[in-house]
Amino acid sequence: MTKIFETPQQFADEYLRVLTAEVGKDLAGCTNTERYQALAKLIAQKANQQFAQSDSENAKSDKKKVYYFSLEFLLGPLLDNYLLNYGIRDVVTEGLDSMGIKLDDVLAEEGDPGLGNGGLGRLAACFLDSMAAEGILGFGNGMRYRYGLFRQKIEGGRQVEVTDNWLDKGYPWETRHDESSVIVRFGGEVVRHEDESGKFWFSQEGGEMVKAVPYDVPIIGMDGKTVNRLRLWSAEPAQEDFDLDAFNRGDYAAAAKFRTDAEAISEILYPNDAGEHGRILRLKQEYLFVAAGLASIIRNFKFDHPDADWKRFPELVAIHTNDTHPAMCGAELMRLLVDEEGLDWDTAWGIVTKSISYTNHTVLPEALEKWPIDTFQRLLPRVYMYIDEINRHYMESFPREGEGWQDRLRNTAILWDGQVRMANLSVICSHSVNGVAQIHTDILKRETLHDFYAMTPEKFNNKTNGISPRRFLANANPSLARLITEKIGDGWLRDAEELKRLEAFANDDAFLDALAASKRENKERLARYIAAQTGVELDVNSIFDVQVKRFHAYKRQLLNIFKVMDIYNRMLADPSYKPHKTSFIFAGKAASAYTFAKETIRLINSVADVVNNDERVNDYIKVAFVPNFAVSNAQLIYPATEISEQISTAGKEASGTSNMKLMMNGALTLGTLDGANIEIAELAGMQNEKIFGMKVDEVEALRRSDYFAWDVVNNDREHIGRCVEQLVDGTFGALSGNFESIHAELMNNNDYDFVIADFASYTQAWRELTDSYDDAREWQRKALANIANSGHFSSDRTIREYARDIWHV
Ligand code: GPQ
Repeated sequence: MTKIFETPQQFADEYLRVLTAEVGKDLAGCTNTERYQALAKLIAQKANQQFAQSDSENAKSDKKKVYYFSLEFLLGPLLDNYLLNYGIRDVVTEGLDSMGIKLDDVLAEEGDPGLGNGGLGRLAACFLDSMAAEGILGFGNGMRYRYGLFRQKIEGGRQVEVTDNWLDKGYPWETRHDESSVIVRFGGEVVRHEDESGKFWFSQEGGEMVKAVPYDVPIIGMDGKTVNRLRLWSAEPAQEDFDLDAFNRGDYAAAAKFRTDAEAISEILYPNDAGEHGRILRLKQEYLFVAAGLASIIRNFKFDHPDADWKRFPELVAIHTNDTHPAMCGAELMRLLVDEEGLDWDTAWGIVTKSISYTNHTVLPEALEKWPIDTFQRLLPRVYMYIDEINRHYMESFPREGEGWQDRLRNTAILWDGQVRMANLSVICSHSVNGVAQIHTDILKRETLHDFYAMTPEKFNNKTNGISPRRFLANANPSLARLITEKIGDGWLRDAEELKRLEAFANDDAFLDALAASKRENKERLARYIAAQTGVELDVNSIFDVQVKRFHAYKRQLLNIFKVMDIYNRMLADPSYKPHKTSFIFAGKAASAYTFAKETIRLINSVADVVNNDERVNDYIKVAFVPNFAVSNAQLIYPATEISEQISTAGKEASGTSNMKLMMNGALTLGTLDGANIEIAELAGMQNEKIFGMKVDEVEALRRSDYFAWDVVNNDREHIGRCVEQLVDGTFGALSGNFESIHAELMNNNDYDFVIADFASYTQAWRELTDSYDDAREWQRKALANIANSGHFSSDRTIREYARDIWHV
């Protein structure tokens, strides 16, 4: 395979050409930002050329195309990843050196597009990387939000949200494609037409027309053989001339409103992770990217296969829906096939259900999307008619037999109680439904989607999540990556199962020393970053104990900080008690309207303020909250971690993916048997992790029992009781007040997430785990066992399973 640049000189020549053409300055006069932009542009140009070429070759072939519909793609910085995938990191480094430029300075200029909230959006981005690596024609379809997820600042311990103006300097990776725009209609009414023969049809008239304009980002696979693309839609008014009448009347506000209403649709990403979205604008976003994405697929299909029978569509196209956000795909594809292409209902329905598949990412009831029928119908009258009809067909063919069929019908219908239930719509329109870790899929089958499972068990399957080893090991952790490659070659970049070969070095002292040195280097790198961001100085000889993820009650950051409070209390109560030196590192954002989560962030910062400044304890424990958790700083945090906190209430975390990223970087999991933690512990071996707490059946049993959290609190006044009291007694209130609302939420809901119930088991597990740290060799061996067994969690493996079992490519 020839490289896009063979020599540093060739690279330098091309780079200078783009730099002068794009920036209009010579090298010396350019800022680092401009140097970065020119480099990204150059790589993007190469990738776009390659895409165009392979696209026209593929058009002539019958290779199936996979379209991954997701409202979120949390890409992170792309440049370093693309240099790696193209195999040109060294050539570019040398070429830049010859011009007196350091690659690292250029890389540091790249922003971090926040077009996603957390795990779900990052998973979509890892899948793009892996589809390209696996040579699958896999295309992302999503939204180009004008403002991504807010940036987080911490003031007085509180999260403050700042607008993420990620496009302010332009985005060099994207290319606008006006010619591929799609007109999307909202509102208006459905008109019935009938000819003399009695044949009738419907059309949708009036309403608001919005132009969806695609911006394409090239997705370069490992070794640069495959270039795919991510298509992100932006909303604009369909008519360029805004309301001219209003303008002529001098009513500029009314004239501009037209533009603003359309643009509002792609203005902002909703900042909720697995939570409520019930806003009409969100529904408009969902429809816009579904309608525009499907129109563009159909256009492409007709272009590639001008003579193809529609029945071949499912052989040539797979449409994957990431959670229920694209649930309208089924109804919209029916509308396109029946209204626009003239197919009959049954043929169209066969095509739809053979093409569409669905991944569920949560069992939290509050996260299962529902929309009021009247809102839905007013906004999308024609699509609603299709949903109504799909629902009617479903109800009519429902087997009315066996005890309780009425309940099953009620649970699985799409329309019920005045609401459109998006999960049911997704399941009914799909040929495959999957969960994201084994335990999660089991819970879907047993509970959340049980009635569907009972009727169509063949639809259900598990696809345990994965992560990109290129980004989260090679890019994030260069020192470890180098060590691994020295021992086993670089085959692990393509087949992460090869990491298993590292087990052969479990007794190789030199290798274990090198592993420890790499960890130390990464801890130093993170400590520098944290000091610069927060002023908190961490001791790199302490254990780095890390919990980084979205803030959510079920993820139980509260349990973690209670543990820190308890250690603090123990030290003050008994000066001879010395915990293992530990740095407790937290990061993550809370949805702007989620008070409990935001207060938990404030509690952590308040505890940090007290502990870090108390000389009786701060040689032993420190707390750091890293602001604005994002892909870029995550890549600094994972490699430095020694303890990976994965402590959700069993049954609640669908999978988790930071658990995998941390495992791959040699951290030991301190976790509950939840989500993918279970598979992690099975693969690495229980003895190489620290598992604690209630299991899912115990959680369920406790919920049914007469558990009374106050009893536990009252019976353990010194430990958990003391922590609960300290929420309101001023101990941690100096920074910005007490935590009455956390106290109320916890106690008045009888410890809903079982923070109190799991506290004793958790703190004991932490003590045992940290005690074992002093046997450094043994710890390193455990770290190695984690790295060596993490290959299974490569998203390449996950994608191969999707390709084989769901997409059939
Ligand atoms: N997840 Cl429903 C999100 O990040 N956002 C969401 O809206 C929903 C789920 C997560 C889920 O909580 C994690 O357990 C998974 O690992 C992740 O999706 C990817 O599947």
